[in-house]
Amino acid sequence: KLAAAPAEFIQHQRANGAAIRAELSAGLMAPQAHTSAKYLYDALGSKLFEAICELPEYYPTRTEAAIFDAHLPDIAQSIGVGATLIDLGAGNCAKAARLFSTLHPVQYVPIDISADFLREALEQLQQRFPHIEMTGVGLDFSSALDLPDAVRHQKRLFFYPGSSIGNFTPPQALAFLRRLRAACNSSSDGGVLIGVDLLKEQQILDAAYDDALGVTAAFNLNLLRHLNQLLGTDFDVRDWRHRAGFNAAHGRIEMHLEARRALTVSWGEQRRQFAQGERIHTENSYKYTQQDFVALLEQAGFGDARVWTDSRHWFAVIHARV
Ligand code: AVI
Repeated sequence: KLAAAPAEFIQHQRANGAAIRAELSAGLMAPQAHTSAKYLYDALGSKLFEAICELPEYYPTRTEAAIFDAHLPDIAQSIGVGATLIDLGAGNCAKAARLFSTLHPVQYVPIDISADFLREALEQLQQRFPHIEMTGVGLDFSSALDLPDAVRHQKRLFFYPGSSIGNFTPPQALAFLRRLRAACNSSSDGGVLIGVDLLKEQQILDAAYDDALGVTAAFNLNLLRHLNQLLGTDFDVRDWRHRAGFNAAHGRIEMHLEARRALTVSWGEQRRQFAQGERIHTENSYKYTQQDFVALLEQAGFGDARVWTDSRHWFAVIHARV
């Protein structure tokens, strides 16, 4: 048995604290208060998201896994072996790890904003797969896609599962896919392997984001603790309530936090009053039709899309090439 060398880990400079605070302050002071969904993922937020993926109501993770289970040989054939697998928002790396034995990547590059969480997962994974070269990257890839020098310039496969693309607005998603397309290198045969949540009956969508056990509520409310840490706000989690539901006009689930009573939140020199029932918009999760998403990939410069879906057409896994 090979003894694994420790996986390399690169921590990109964390975004400047002052810039983060300015962005968060501006969002909280806006007439419709809002925060970017990426702030849901501190160490506890990442763990709560893992728990969400186990919930009976949260079908995306399970449905996507079943698509991979049913079609992995076909998916691997479409991709070809020997790629550098760049895992965007890798979290605990479990989804990519399930592909290793069929896809045989030569190199694995997981990237996540939640760096400590990723580092721990990667150390264990490198022990299990000593023959795959692994370089973890702690990075907010939504603002810049700085790939480490160690990433080979041959075939790059960007793996973006879980329908995280849905947490961008469609114009942001297009810009992001264009950046991936540019990072594929035109001379190589790179591509994307992406999971997309499809439009479906509203009841199913609503339940997935407002589960009976209240795990999604805890995930959403944990944002307030993270804001207290990042910005020095004095949010009391008990003053707020989780709200989530499908907005048909926009084709998206919206998550909000709603004030249970009239209150004032203070940080630094700033304060913001919230009336009872007033909300902070904390996340969007866009749902697509298969056709619309393939069109978006084409607009971004990817082609030759192959789509695998489940029998209920709830979720799609798509491989597209440069
Ligand atoms: C990570 N992302 C794809 C999840 C979603 O479904 O939009 C985040 C999430 N929010 C609430 N539940 C899960």
